[in-house]
Amino acid sequence: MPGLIGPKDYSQEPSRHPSLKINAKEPFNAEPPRAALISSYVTPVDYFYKRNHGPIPIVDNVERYSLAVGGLLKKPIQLSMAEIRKLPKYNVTATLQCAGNRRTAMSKSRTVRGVGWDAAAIGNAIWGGAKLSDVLELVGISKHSSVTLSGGKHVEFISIDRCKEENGGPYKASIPLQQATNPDADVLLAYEMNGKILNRDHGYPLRVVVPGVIGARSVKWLDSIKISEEECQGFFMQKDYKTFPPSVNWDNINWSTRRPQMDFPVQCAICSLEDEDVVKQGKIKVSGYAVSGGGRGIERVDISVDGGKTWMEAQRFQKGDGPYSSDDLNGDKWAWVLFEAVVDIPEKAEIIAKAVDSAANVQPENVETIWNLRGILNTSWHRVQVRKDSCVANSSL
Ligand SMILES: Nc1nc2c(c(=O)[nH]1)N[C@H]1C(S)=C(S)[C@@H](COP(=O)(O)O)O[C@H]1N2
Ligand SMILES: [Mo]
Repeated sequence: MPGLIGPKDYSQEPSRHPSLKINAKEPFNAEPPRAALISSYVTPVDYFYKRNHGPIPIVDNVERYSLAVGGLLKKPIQLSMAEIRKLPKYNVTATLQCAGNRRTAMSKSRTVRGVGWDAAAIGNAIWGGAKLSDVLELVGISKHSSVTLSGGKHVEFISIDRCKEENGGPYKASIPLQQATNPDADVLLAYEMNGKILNRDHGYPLRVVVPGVIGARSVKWLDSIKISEEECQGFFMQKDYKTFPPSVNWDNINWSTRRPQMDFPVQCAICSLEDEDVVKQGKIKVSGYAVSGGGRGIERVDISVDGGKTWMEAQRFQKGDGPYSSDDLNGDKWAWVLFEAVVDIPEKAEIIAKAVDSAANVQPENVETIWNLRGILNTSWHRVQVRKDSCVANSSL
């Protein structure tokens, strides 16, 4: 609600599942063990990564909460939760991924700045809520508009939480009006996650979900929406979450030369194995997730056990029992696929996974070529080094 302000300190944080790996305590940033991601297509809320920039807001009286919609509008409005719930409700299965997913691996190539993440800063949830395009219609902005009568071209989301990057101001981001008013872009104001009321960590009572786009634009604890001529000038849009070439360092960086990152590129990771694992004799199962941004589905996942000399194709799954095929009309276009391949491995193996999306984009082979000083979007081939247990035959000695 205009005026609701998040707490200043971390004394009232919610409780969290003990199996989460904490990458930073205050603000709270944590991810599940990789293996937790492949036990179900829809990630349980407890195991869903948590990425914050400040203390978690407390909205204890939802009756008093309201969302302000204003900016370049003749008639700004306020919407209560009851009014938002009265709009048609949609359930959208969408994978949310932090742009910093796999940053730790990028920092091993060269130092980067930012919270370290392994490969589980990602999760797939069923988000329930109203479409942003329906909310914008309430203030007279029609579907499929790229500019309003008063010159609005962007939709800015402003939150309740306070963060130090904004000098104590709210977290914010924006998306183009065209995407916001396109019902098929499925941008939601979500009040449910996996069929339950959104919890505090994930944005209670209301958050934005922008499918196919880096997590940073899916603003949690939404306070207000502003229609504006310019894209959001906040820190996270202008001074962060941009992708720079490997030649740019902290001395020569010029933030204004790059656009804010929106869609995420094709990504995959092996989750059934960790580096240094000792695997048993015989065939082993290699499984993980693969996803691409912008609604581009996953066309293929390739697996190699010999450092990339030869490849085999993994099977893909979404919901339902059978393997997923790219022309599956019931497929969830904003969601990951889980993949699985059964392989024979040599004594010492580097197992590699790489995914190809529906536009035939493929993950880059090496992290060095995509290194950037903020360590975002590490989508290089995912590799794990494992060793075969050679002692099995002798184990009774
Ligand atoms: N208000 C607010 N919204 C936010 C953030 C935040 O710190 N404050 N973090 C963003 C980032 S960087 C990501 S990756 C996602 C994480 O969402 P989750 O914690 O629900 O997984 O929320 C985004 N929305
Ligand atoms: Mo993020």
